[in-house]
Amino acid sequence: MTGSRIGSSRLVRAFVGFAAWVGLVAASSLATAQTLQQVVKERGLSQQDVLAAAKTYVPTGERDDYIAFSSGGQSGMVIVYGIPSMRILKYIAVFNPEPWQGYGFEEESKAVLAQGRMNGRDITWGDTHHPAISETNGDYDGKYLFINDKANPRMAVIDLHDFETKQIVVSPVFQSEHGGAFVSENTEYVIQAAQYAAPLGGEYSPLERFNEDYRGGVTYWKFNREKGRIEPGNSFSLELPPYSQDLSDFGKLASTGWSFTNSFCSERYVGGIERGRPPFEAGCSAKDTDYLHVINWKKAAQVAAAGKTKTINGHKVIMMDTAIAEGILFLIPEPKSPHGVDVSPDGEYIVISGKLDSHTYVYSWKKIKAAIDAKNFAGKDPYGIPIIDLKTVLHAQVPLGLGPLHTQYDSKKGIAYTSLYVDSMVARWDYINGKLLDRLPIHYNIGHLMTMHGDTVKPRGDYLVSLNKLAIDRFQPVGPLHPQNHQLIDIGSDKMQLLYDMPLPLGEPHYSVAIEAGILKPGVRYKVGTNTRTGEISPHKTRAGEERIERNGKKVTVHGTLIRSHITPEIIEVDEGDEVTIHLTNLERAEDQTHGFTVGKYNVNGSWEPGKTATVKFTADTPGVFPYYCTEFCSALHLEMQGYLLVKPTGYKAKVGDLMPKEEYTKADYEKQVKACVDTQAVINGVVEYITGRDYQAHPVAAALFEDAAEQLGYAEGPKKKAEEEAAKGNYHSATLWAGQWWQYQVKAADLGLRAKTNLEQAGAGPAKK
Ligand code: CUK
Ligand code: CUA
Repeated sequence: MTGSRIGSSRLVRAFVGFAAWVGLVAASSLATAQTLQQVVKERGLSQQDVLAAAKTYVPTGERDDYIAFSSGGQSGMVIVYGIPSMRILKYIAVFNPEPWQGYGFEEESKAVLAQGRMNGRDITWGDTHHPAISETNGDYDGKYLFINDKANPRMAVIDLHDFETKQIVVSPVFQSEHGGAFVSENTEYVIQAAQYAAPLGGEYSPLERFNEDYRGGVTYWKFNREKGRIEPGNSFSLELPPYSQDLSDFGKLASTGWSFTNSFCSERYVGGIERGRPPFEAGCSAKDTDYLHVINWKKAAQVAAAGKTKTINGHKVIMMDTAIAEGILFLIPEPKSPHGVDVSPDGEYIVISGKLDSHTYVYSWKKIKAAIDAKNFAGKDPYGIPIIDLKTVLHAQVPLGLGPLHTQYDSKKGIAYTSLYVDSMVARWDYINGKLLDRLPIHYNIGHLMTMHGDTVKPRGDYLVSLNKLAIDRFQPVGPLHPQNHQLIDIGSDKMQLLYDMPLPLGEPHYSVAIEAGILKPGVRYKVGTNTRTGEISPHKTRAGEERIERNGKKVTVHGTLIRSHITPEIIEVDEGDEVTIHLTNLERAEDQTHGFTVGKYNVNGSWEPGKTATVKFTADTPGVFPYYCTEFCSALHLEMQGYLLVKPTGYKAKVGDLMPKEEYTKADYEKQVKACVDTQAVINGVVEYITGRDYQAHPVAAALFEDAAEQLGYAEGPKKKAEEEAAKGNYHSATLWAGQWWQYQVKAADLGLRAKTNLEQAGAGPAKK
């Protein structure tokens, strides 16, 4: 099913609903409930407003058609939201510690952040700009997401199986970066271009040697799809002139095997206003054109594999002289201070806008290729790189408006959308025939824009999101720092319609990408014992009954488990100065049954999704009593999901005896508790009969809930036996407590079983197959 069909079927439903409402209003003027007309009147809504609401409203329990991944700018994160509802679904921590996800608190995730260390320093934030979804045959496959860090030149890999950051790689050659992440048609490579020129590899050189020693470049990170990781050893870079390389894009279909990176400040100007020199912004925008870099990456990969490279910081770099000699690098003039470079879905055209040129340029790939093949060059740049004559490759120059930046494509052939930063508008235009079609004001100062699958070989149309740089007066004021404003625009008909303003209160997003929701196949649980950051089974996986506390000198190692509603062990006693390592496994199989774990005052915290094993470590250097607890409201007895860390001061002498249970429960109490268990079991049996009497296996949600219920009930056996043993010995106090635990497991099983039963009832499940 295509996205547009999903979208239009939702619209049809919305309209049918709307028509039904209006019909109802007309039919029963005596209705006491508030009618749509009354609400519309009271709230002062226009017909246009009601239409926009109907187009964006996703009824409770229903889901969005598309999922957007937005960069989180200086938050270092990725923001995930649904379209058309614009409901935020997740923040993915990438370059920054994030307690809610345990990221940067658990040892396993600290190891990921540690990959991003630079010069021996922890870098605990990032400036994320451009997310890219992995592609197969030029379309999103929904398996991986890549995102760059502009401030600290790095690239991160997020696995869309669980929406977690798995890898961070540090650029071995650049000092800053901007033109990434963009992927090749089958995700062979992820591109990352330098931004501000500097000596490759990070050495010192005075600015007076800018032209000689300072360089730009572009890195092709090799992605191993099976492993789901970038392979730095198989990656390579291309040395480029110090032209402030900016955005990049890979060719596709017609232009497969090539990549494009534009630049600004090809003037190679160095400011220094405090030294009496005109500032960067004047010197870097003096010329009428900058340069588009055209790179044959397939051939470059062969050149790198053949070893015709210089090794800088252990990384292969194809130097400019080699690139020129091998015929893999060309330049084309492009409009002044360009920003976006966006290849059309068929790969035939490349659209580039100059921020300071009111024209957007459309380049013809056929013409570029012909010029390269015929060696039809207008000259060379100061480094000897052939320059292709702009006139010979330009397809069209279209005046769209002021401050054009980025371009995205429509499902309709030849239709594109370009952001107009200065005009605060979105332009819809025909890039093949060079015609402006429509312009829509947005609020305010649009940066990137995004259509559905808008940078693939198969854009879906339907919606466009305008990623605005300023919100100004759009929302209730919340202090001088305003939220961002993502505006949803309907592009399904001839006239663009603004549908919705979404305040985004996290960093300043740059680019976003949106994928059909159905392509994503995230998991709901891990195999028990999974180290989620490596995907491997942790050596510290702990099953029920295997919990233990071991001491080796000053090192105390805990292997524990989490399950509703207790942490095992419930008491951890150590000596002052001990190094404590706690490995925890969440034994749950039930969907959404995450547990947290924190030890107060020790900065210890984590998040355990079903099946996950993760580790927290600390030195118990402060003696005292430290309650620990689960931080997720996971069950009715969540508050009781607790324990104590006792840190005994050095030289402490015991003042009291062992922890002894008070003898206060009697035989009558025990029998009362057992009766409760027996009654509960009768309820469970009824539910089991209902479920197994139906074809529950045909209903995956009900089947999973039922499986979880059976598992919970299985845990009741142990406490039941203990209760009976204690009762047989006449220890009714202990027997009553164990019977209480037996009952806890029954209650959890009943809760899950009832949810399964409700699910089957709602689905109208038929009788079991004989
Ligand atoms: S950039 Cu910010 S609006 Cu980093 Cu793609 Cu254009
Ligand atoms: Cu587990 Cu609260």
